Amino acid sequence: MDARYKSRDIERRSLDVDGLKRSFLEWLVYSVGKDARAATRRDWFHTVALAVRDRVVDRWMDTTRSYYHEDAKRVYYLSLEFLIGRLLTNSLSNLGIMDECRQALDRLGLSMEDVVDAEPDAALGNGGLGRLAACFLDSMASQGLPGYGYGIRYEFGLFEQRFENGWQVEYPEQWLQFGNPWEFARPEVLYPVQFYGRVEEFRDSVGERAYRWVDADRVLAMAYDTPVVGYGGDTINTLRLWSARATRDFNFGHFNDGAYMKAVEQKILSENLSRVLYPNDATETGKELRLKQEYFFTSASLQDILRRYLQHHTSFDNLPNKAAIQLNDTHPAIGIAELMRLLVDQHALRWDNAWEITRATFAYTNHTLLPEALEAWPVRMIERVLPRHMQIIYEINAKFLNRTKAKAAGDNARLSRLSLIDERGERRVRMGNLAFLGSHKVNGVSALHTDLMKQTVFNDFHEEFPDRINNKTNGITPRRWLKQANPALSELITTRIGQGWISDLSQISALREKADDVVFREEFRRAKRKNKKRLAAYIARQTGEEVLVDSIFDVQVKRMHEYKRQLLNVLHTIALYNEMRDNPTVSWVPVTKIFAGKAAPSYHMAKLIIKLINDVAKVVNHDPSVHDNLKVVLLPNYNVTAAEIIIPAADLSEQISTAGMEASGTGNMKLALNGALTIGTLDGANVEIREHVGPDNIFIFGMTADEVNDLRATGGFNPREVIASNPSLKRALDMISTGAFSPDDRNRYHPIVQALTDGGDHFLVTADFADYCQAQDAAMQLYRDQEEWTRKAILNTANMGWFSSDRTVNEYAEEVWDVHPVHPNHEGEGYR
Ligand code: CJB
Repeated sequence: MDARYKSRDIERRSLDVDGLKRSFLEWLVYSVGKDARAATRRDWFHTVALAVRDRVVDRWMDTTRSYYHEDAKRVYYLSLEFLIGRLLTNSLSNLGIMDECRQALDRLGLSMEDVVDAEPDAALGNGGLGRLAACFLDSMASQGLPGYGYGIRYEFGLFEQRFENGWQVEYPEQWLQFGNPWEFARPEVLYPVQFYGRVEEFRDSVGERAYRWVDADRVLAMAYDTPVVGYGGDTINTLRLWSARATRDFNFGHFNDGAYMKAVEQKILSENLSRVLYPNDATETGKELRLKQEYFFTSASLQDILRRYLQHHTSFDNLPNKAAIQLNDTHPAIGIAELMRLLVDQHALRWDNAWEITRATFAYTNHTLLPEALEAWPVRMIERVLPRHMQIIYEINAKFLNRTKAKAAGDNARLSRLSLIDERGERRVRMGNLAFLGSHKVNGVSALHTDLMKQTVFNDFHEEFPDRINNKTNGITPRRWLKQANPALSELITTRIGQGWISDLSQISALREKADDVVFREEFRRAKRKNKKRLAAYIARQTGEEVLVDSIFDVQVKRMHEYKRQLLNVLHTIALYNEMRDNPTVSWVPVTKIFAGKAAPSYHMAKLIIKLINDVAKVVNHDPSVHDNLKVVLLPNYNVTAAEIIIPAADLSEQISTAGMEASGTGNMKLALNGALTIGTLDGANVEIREHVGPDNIFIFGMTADEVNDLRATGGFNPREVIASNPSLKRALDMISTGAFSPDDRNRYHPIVQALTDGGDHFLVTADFADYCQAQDAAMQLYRDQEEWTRKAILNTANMGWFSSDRTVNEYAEEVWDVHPVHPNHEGEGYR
């Protein structure tokens, strides 16, 4: 090899400060095309990202090659959402070259923060479900598990949220506008995906009935690969996202006829498939485009998985031993019918054999019990868009129903509940039932949620298949959510217990004994205070509001949803405001109520709650009679990047959903790990958080899931009575309903008041109000005793080790996927 190139190759991989600096300058000039004088922050971000990417590529190839050579069993995580956020800090930190990079930039007169801040936040997801997928990618790579993410490369991620006059307004999120230095386009990895058309029956070579899908429209799925850097940089996995390409870019006939729009119409329609992420969280959209998106990425992923499998195998019998496909919710559940189609129609397998292989390959995770979120596509729509799949679904259903015990017992009600087709009203395909039936394992995401799955949505299926449902309580990656987001605390922890916790979070339990160490408590508080100052500056930049760093930072950050009960928090805020105004001489513990979260654009109630929070903030923050003892802020555009600033600064973590409605929560874990005390209901993973941190170190209030269930079963309750018996609740609601916060439109909040009163208060806000206020009082009293508060905060951090997504992913690997770590060989020629 030419010596010049050889030395450049080595340079590309050098991890020391000088090497990094030289490589930055080289990338800036030769790839970004700027000199240092003209370069913008964005240019520097691209430069640094490209140079860091160089340090990843060899190891990435080693990893992929090792999987190939060992013919390792891979796990394929199919998800319509990956909420990965920024990647620069993550890559540098996992490669272990944060300090070197900082110094190299320093020598160039640049600040690391400025460069990092120029990276757009990759928001290819809505909330918890998408972020969980991203945490799992990190955990799989960090533990050497051969895991691939498969999803869609949305041109526009989740909308950007702005507040205009206090109302949420959505703007397109153009994260790819200036290019994405992390991804590698793979124009040669291209699969056809079909829609519409019809099914033709014919006789195969042995005279058996067979089917082919004809006259269909075609779209191409093109791959873009992003390396997923595991902690320590040994394993670099792949996130493969599909982008839609038209089979023909341009219709010359139409163009020559002067029909310019028509000439590109087909291209635009085809490529709309990967244009935008649906901004719905836990609500069904009912849109054909959404169904097509689901099929598009699922079909492309399965074709890719089979291609990879066939590199080593000629029969499909071994597929379940070489591929585990995890369905992240029902969004990719059509994959069950698609794999059947590929095996039966394209590879001529017998039905029963194909079904056995399919079921052994798939597993399904359920993320919610909310009825509106259980996907059910109209039969007519699937018949039109995916005619062959509809036939296959009918066939799966017929064979299953024929075999069930219900059939034998003549229990028709049970049979119709088990059916893949909901026959009530317009006939629909129940995707949850399809996912359940086509999987060998089905899991919930917290102990309570899994129990409720068994008792409710999948009760009949659970009786039919008692070994199929299992629990996998969610987790979070300690790399992003403690090490990277909270350098102040993570450095403190490392000085005391070493850095083993980063890859084995159970080791953080060594901090328990430090809770009684007065010096450690002081240092822990100092780290929190540093984070609070950082957040206060961010709040000032984003909202213009000045908040007291020494107030309780009471944080509720998550999607806006009635079941998450931001309203309960707002009502407490108003009650507290009234108490402070009524008792100006009392020495109050100052409180800063911090909210952030997006509402689905069509979810009017959630958007009204946003406006209410902003209206309440306006009144409270400008009322001199509360003397800065209370501030309310609603931060715009909550995303992973904002979460990384907010979460480390929180004192109190609001996890106040109606019991039985939050499947797990993961924000609850991030906040507790960062030393916030939880105020919460016994819902989702809060139940397990209480077990781990101890009941004395968490503020639990409100009805339990059983109580909620009983109350609803016996006809609900009368919120008017509850309100009448609680003067502070009544006063708060009266203020909302008479326009105290909306003098410009006194009826604005009528729908909210209506929902909480005559509407029956479905989410039991009024029912839990008194208990919630008591828990809030207890938190405020405790905060006066800073030593005691800090002791409990430390115990939270120390006891959250179990909630690492490394633990979750290992449970999946052992109990669902049967995949094992592979240690890539980095010894090859020229490799480090
Ligand atoms: N979840 O984020 C979503 N989107 C959905 O459509 C359904 C559920 C959330 O998934 C998280 C990850 O499992 C859970 O922690 C959370 O409780 C659930 O709402």
